[in-house]
Amino acid sequence: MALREAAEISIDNGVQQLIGKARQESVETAFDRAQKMSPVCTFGSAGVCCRLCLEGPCRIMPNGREPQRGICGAGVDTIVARNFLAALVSGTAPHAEHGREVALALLATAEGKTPFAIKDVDKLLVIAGELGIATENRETSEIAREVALKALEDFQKQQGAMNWVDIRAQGKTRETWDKLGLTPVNAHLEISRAVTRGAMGCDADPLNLLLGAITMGLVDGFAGLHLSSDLQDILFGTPRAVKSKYCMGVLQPRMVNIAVHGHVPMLSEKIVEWAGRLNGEAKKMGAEGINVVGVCCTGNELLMRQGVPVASSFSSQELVIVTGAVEAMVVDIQCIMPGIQKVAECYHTNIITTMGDVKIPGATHVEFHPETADHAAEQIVRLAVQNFTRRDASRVAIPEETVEAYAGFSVEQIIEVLAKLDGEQPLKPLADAIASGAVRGVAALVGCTNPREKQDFGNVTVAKELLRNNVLVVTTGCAAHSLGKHGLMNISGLDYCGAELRNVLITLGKAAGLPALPPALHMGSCVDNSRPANLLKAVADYLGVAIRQLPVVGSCPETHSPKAMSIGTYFIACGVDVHVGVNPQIGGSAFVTAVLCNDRSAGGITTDEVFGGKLIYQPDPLQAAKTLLDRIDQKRAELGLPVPQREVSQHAG
Ligand code: NFS
Ligand code: SF4
Repeated sequence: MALREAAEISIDNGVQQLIGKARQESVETAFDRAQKMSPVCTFGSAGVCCRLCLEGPCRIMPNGREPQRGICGAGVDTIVARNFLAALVSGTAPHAEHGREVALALLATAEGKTPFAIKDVDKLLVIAGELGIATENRETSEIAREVALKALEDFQKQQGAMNWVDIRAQGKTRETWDKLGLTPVNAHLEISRAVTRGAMGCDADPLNLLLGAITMGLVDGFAGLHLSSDLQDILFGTPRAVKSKYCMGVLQPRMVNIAVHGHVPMLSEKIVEWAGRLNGEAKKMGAEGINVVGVCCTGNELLMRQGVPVASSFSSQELVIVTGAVEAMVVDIQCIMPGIQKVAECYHTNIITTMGDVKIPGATHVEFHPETADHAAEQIVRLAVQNFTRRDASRVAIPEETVEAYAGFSVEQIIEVLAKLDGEQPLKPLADAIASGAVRGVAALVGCTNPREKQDFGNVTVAKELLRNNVLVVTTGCAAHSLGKHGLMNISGLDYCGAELRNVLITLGKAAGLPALPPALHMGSCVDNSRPANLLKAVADYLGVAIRQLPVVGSCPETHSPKAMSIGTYFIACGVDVHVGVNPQIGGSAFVTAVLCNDRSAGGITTDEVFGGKLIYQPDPLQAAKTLLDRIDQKRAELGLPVPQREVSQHAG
């Protein structure tokens, strides 16, 4: 079988070069494995296979052919809805664990048991106030302790609503969830309920299962996203605008390179600190120093808070190692391909796992706990430094290109910029620009890259088409890496914007002391999708409307992770349409598709009707952008706002 051309695999030149190098050196990566996996199983793709019990596996045939029921009698709608719910559980649970780990770290820090400090005391006080915790004349550590305990209640309480729903949900939006009994009580309880109702012989009602999926989305939204971002900001600081760099070229040929990969910033923050402290050791080994680069969402966390450059998003993580210049790839949790170890064995790279629940055979394991963070980080950085002598110079090839990018656009940072224009009502300039049509709407470009897809192509194409039509783009996750690498997070990217949006970004940038704001505002990692959600809530509250009425959309063109699906479901429940560019594996059930994708021809109920948001599956990025613009324009019209003319591209890129 002829392998896909590098140009078909990615639009990133550096990635293309490294694919060539990998193939020359007989190193297999996810891109080639994806090809071996073709053609895909049509049953799995349609979501119609069930392995819930040992009567099975069962699968339902298409077009009415037999069998039409599983051995237990489950029909296709039940099976597809159960599989969808299961996917959401596997997206939500890791995010909830992320939140819980950070809450425990905050508690331990407040009790003086970790080397971390409370970096953002102001945010701590704001959140404590929101949670009803007294703050006057009290020690910071005491307040932090109570905030951490309130967070942990969201994994324990048996009645009422999660505390983070109470402080972060928009009142108007939440009413629907409360009315339908969908508001989560505590994250663990809801995850356990969802696993149970989806188990063999339990919930067989596809609509009821989909309502369970909405609750799972809410658990991800509040326990995964909001709680994690809030507590991480308290511990590590709220991001502010920073300038940094993207692409494989951020690896340094004469330095000890440490790639940090995963999601939780606790370990990676310490790695950056210890890399600074042990720089002298690296020089003794003949290197010019230590260079830390980010991969995936850990990359986003460090970029936003420390300005650490980003080497790679999800799909090309193995190629970071193929440069031959990486002494250690340090991983924590989530989106870590087991394949990195096999690739590392072809070079001198040391894969270092750090979490008891996320190990890889063959990798070095250095256990990390917040309490012993310094010890673990020191040990890891020393392992990397020592490994420098094993580097084979003849096998080092780092693509040269790097791209400058601005990141760090927390809501706090955005409001601070807007306040330069209107100190009394900072949201007014943004709301006015939306009302006039200078900003047609807001789109969150989020989520992953996927080895099956041409890397960056979908993310960049959707973003450019929306920008051209004056849609303000905010971005998170690996999608942000795509936009950063292709110039949409620096000033030169303004060329892609429509004239009205460009003027708005220049006005805002000048107010902030910059030539302009970049066209895509990088708001952080995937758990930081809490930030766009907070921005929407702020704008909706300012305008006195529900979030579902706003001309806003979400798009995840290169979806790979169930996490993206559970985050997407949270936004659908808030009343926002969410586009995915990769098959969500629900097509086997007309019923499930109708409910989620708003096909009203069947006469049933849909999420669009109930919540104001739906799932849009569209693999063609230009077509997807058009559908998203249609939706924005429809919501504008419903609000009585003018609907500006469109600019339509014939070709992507
Ligand atoms: Ni989000 Fe981040 Fe990347 Fe997708 Fe994976 S790293 S949590 S899931 S692939 S954006
Ligand atoms: Fe088959 Fe039903 Fe068991 Fe699923 S739960 S494997 S459909 S018998």
